[in-house]
Amino acid sequence: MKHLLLFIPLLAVALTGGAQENQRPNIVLIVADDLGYGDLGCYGSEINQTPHINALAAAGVQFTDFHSSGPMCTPTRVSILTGRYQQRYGAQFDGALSGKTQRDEGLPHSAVTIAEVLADHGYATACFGKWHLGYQPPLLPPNQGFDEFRGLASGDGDFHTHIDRGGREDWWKGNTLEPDAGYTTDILTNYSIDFIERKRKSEQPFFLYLPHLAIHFPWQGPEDPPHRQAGVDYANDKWGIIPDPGNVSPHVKAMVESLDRSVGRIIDVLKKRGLAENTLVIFTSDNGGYVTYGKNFKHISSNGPFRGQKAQVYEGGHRVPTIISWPGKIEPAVSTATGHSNDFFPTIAAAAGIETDRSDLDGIDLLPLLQKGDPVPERTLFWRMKSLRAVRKGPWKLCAAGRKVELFRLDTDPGETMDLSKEHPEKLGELDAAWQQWNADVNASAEK
Ligand SMILES: [Ca+2]
Repeated sequence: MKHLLLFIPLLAVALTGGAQENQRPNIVLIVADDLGYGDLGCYGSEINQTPHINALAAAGVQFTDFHSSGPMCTPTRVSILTGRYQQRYGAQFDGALSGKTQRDEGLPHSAVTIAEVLADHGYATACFGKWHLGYQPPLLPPNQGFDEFRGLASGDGDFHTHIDRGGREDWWKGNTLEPDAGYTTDILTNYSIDFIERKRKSEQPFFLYLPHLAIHFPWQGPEDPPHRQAGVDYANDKWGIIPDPGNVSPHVKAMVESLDRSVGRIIDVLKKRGLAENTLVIFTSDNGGYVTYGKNFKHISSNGPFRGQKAQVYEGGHRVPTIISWPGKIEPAVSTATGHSNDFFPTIAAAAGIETDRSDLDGIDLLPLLQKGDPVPERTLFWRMKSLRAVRKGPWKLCAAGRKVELFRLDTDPGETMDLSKEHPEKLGELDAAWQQWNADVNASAEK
């Protein structure tokens, strides 16, 4: 693991003449699912072998303080695609959209996705992977700016049979159910490579959004057996076939390493086709990992030194591995700057040379940081998932669950072990007031 504590601004390479019409960069946005901070070799895993992602990190900027907008799947996906807090679209986006009770809900068509912006500027766009922002047409990617969609609409499907938690077929081509044979991670990679090859020939710039299902449950590596069959409800049996629930790690290791091979194949084709230096590659995760699940499942993911896990607002729930690579345009570095999934939209738009002129975005363009080492402007970040809430400002973080409110200093206590709320009531009050103001603001947005 790299232990550099400062952003190392190795001589930033200036953009040569900006993003010209015929040189607009391709964008590849890879989102892992439930991948914990400590699940990759380059972030300290001693279990999982991830040479390809490690190489991507070594060639790009590896963040040590990057955050997902929510500690669950659906919320962060809203943020990634819109550049705005998910709560601006309604309280239903606090958590994951339920396949049982929210099948008619989804990201509203009025939301402007980065895919729509890029498509409007001549980009070919594709989503190959897990959507989880709507369960059926017209709430699928084809109505949110994506020319092509292959993958699953729901939050989790069997990696071999592609049956969802409710026992439904859940594998789509555009707005139509169309089954595919094979292991999910591999199929999505095959489609991605095919898309890159086709667009290379057409010389159209492309945006590839690759939201992997890996490493979400069911915990199935490529060599683990299929589990789900159509017509059976898996709500109480959603984790896959795990002979030793006390040690889920071998299954997860196989999933992480399959994910790593996928990244290797994508990078290889970009290099082989001479596209690497004109392609911005982003790798991130939608939330932290599960370390345990319920009473039985243990040793699943690692969130490194951080407290908590998926579905919580301690750092383990939302501090995620994130790498941004653009060979020749962004010098390799380890960055301790604080990043957020809201930042992808404005960063991608800026890289594509698109003036967004959007005062309603919550994220910031990270290119000045990435290319020149400019400090990220001071800002306050917020989380809300039902009764859970958190605020981050500088080193300070407020974490609350209902009426239990804690205050931490992440620079001296990254593991959130020492509650300082009694010692610093003024800081607690300041952060709490900021959260209340933010909460009122996003609620007002949602009502519009
Ligand atoms: Ca997730």
